[in-house]
Formats: sequence, C-alpha cells, structure tokens
Amino acid sequence: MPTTLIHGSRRRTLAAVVLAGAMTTLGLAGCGGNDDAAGAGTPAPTPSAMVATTLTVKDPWVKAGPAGEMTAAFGILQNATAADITITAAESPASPIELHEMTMKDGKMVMQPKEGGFVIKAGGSHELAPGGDHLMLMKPAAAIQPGDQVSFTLRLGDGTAVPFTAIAKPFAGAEESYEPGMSPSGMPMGSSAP
Ligand SMILES: [Cu+2]
Repeated sequence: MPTTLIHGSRRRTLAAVVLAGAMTTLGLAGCGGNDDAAGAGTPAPTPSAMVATTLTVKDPWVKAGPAGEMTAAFGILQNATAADITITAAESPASPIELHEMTMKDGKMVMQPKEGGFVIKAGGSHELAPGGDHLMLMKPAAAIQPGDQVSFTLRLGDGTAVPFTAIAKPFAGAEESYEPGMSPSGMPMGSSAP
C-alpha cells in the first residue's frame, strides 16, 4: 500500500510539472508575438530548402475582361528541379483564384476545380492554356485592361510561394464558355499539352 501511494503522488507531481510546462508554452505563444508564430509554421527554414524550389512561369498572361466577370490566367509552368512539384493553390490581389481543369461531361467541355492541384513533373513543364488547365480569376475586383500587369502567387505543396506577374491581353475565345467546336477534331485542346 505505501508503495502505491508513493507512485500515485509521483504521478501527480509529474502531471503538475507537465501541466506547468504546457501553460508556460501557451503563455509564450500568446504573448510572444510574430516571431513565435512564424517559426511554428515553417518546419525547417534552411537556405537549401529555399533554393530547392525552382518553378518558373514562362510567358504568363491573363485574359482581359470587365470587373466581376470570371477570367483566366495562362502560361507554361517549368520545373527545373529533380522532383515533382505540386501547385496546391494560387492567390492574386486582383481576384480570388481557383485551379481549374477542362473535362468532358455529357459530350461537352466544362471546367472544374483540379483535384490535387497542378503537378509538374521533375524537369518537365505543364502548360496552362485556353481549353486546358488554367488559373481561374473567379471575380476580378476591377476591370483588367489589355496591358495591365497582374500579380499572382502560386502555393506549392511544401508551402513555398512562387510569385509571378502576368500581362493582360485581349482574347476572343471566352474560356468560361469554351465549346468543343473550337477544336476541329473535337478532342480536348488540353491534350496537346506535354
Ligand atoms: Cu475555370
């Protein structure tokens, strides 16, 4: 019996110490400010991790259009690294952005959010083009005029941010009302992408 009591009291002491420790940590996190918050979010901010990601966007452009109307951004995503890169999300001050793909549904090409994001194979490239994968500007806050520079940030699977700037161009084929007639064979135009 005495042994049990000792064990019991030791447990309580340990628990109290652990609890005190947890409270101290909580207190620090609450008052520590931005340094703590930033450090907690990034597992290992080593310099090598920063340069390991080399994703570039070649010839980026965005379809000019009026405020409030969906439009899309395109370009060629190039992966210069030896590992596949996944783009999980994109942002822009100009509009909320979604990653979209075109798919055949009931004999018609329609667009939908891309499950799992855009994957760019190691050493490869992935084209975002009208009729294929694209960055959808869901609701531009202001009109996008030809010649405008629109900034974007791609979010990669490892949390890396890849900023790029696209130039606005007029484009006759309305991405969001894409019809199979645009391609003579009726094949999805995105199939020409590598
Ligand atoms: Cu779309």
